[in-house]
Amino acid sequence: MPLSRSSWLARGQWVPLSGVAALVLATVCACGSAPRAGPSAEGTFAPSSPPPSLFSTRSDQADSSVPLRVEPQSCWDEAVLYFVVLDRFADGDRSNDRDVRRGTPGGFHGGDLQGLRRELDEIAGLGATALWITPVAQNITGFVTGAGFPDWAYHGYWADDVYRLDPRFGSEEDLRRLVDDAHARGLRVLLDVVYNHVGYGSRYLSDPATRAWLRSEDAGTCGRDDLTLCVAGLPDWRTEVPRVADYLMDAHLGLAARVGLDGFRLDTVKHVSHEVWQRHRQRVRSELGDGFFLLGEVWGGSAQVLDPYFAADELDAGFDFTFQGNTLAFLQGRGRPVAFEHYLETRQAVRTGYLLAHFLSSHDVPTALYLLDGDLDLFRLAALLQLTVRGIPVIYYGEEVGRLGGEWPENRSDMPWGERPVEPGEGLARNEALRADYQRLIALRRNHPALWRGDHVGLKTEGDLLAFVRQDPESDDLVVVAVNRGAEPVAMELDLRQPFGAPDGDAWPDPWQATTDVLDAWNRERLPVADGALAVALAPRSARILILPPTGEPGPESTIHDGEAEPCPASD
Ligand SMILES: [Ca+2]
Ligand SMILES: [Ca+2]
Repeated sequence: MPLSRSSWLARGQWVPLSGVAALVLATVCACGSAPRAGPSAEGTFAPSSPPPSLFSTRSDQADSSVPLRVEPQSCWDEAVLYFVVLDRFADGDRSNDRDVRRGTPGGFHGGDLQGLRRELDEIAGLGATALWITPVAQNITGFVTGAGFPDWAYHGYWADDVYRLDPRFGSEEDLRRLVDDAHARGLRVLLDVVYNHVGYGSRYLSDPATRAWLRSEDAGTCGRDDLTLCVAGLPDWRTEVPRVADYLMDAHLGLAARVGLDGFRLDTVKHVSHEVWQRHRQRVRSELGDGFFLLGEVWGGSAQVLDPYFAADELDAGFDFTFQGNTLAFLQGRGRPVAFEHYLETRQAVRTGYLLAHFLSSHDVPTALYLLDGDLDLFRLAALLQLTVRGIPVIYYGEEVGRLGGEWPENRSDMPWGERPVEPGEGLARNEALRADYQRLIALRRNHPALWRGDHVGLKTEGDLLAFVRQDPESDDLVVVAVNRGAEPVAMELDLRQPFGAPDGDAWPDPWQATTDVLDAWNRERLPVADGALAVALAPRSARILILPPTGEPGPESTIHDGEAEPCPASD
């Protein structure tokens, strides 16, 4: 556990510290999450907007005055979620820049709701379907020094008044306009809300009307179990008291209704009781409707860990904390591909109607590109795997343009904007080719039901090769994904006339058995099929995504299946 509150809290004058950068490896969790301290396919965009080309870049879009529009997700199974740390994304209002110290990793950097609203095309242009933004409640004004450097509440997880928006992020009207503009682009919006704790030294502790509502280190009332401890020394709401839970629910549900949010990202879920989450769900259903989405952060979440929350219908989805480590280990040659394949199969064991949301990077873990030592080839493969397996892929702002990030707090570095005059990340280099790869992967995923809702079936693991099938029985859509993580080329042969997936596998769908060639949609290459045999060669550290060639007009755009998004049942 971290230091006591008195050593954490040091409200007062800003004192520049030398050697701040040397302290970035400190592992204190600032949000209190854990005690450790395409091609834009035709049809994806509305006809009124210029569809970006196969390799559309930000500069293409910047020339257009017409907002980009994403074909809205038909259900959350189909979502591609883009996560923004608001303070680090885009500064749209210099007048609210309070406590801004851009050279300081723990300082505010000025990003706000207006800035994000202005840059929504960045997210729609990528092809994401939904947005998750860090909390916007009014936070404490001071900074803490427990990590050895001053750290402000720029992340939004240290509330001081849950009924007000933090002016450093903007007004409620700014949030409403952001949601409206996101909806106009086809994007859904999830707001991060915190039911477990408030910020260090929050006004709730000094207000006689509310101080008994919290457990705190000052009062010596912090408990020892998950529900009653003071996570990272943060004062803990007594949510077991109905009046306290209602106070918080009234605030968050009221805001959601007024501004038109589509759901919440719920912080620190395992530190609040199941009873509270069940009541929360009931109130959400009755006040915000059945479609209001609840994505919960249960630290260490996996299909198994999250199941109790799904069994009692407290959440619609939860974060899969296992994906990053398993995927990076596979790509770095740690463990055999068969072990990774087994892991991918276990990810399917999710209760029907509920979802895992998997990330490569987040604000609470080191970023993937950093963990891969900046190796872009491996990072591309990681992104390819993230966007071809089951679950809701969560893209952490900037990783799609090569933001390196690092350990905390460098994992929350500024969004790179290249030459565009957008603070705080103006002048930070962007890798547009990587972003184009993300666009293609997202478009592929959205156009293939097999990729977003299909079954996962292992195909081959041999040497450094991993190959699997994603198959959607309902639409008969099928996609083969093959990855060679090794430094040597590999080859495999698929017999399309034999069942796949031992021992009692399914037959390849008829069109696959009859085809004379298969399309590698990732490398835009046709592979011939001779007598039902498909020979697939993979260069070192490369991947292939195999689909049936389109039956329509030839050309690069038609590499993408142009099927209508089929409605899927709401989670029940
Ligand atoms: Ca600002
Ligand atoms: Ca608690």
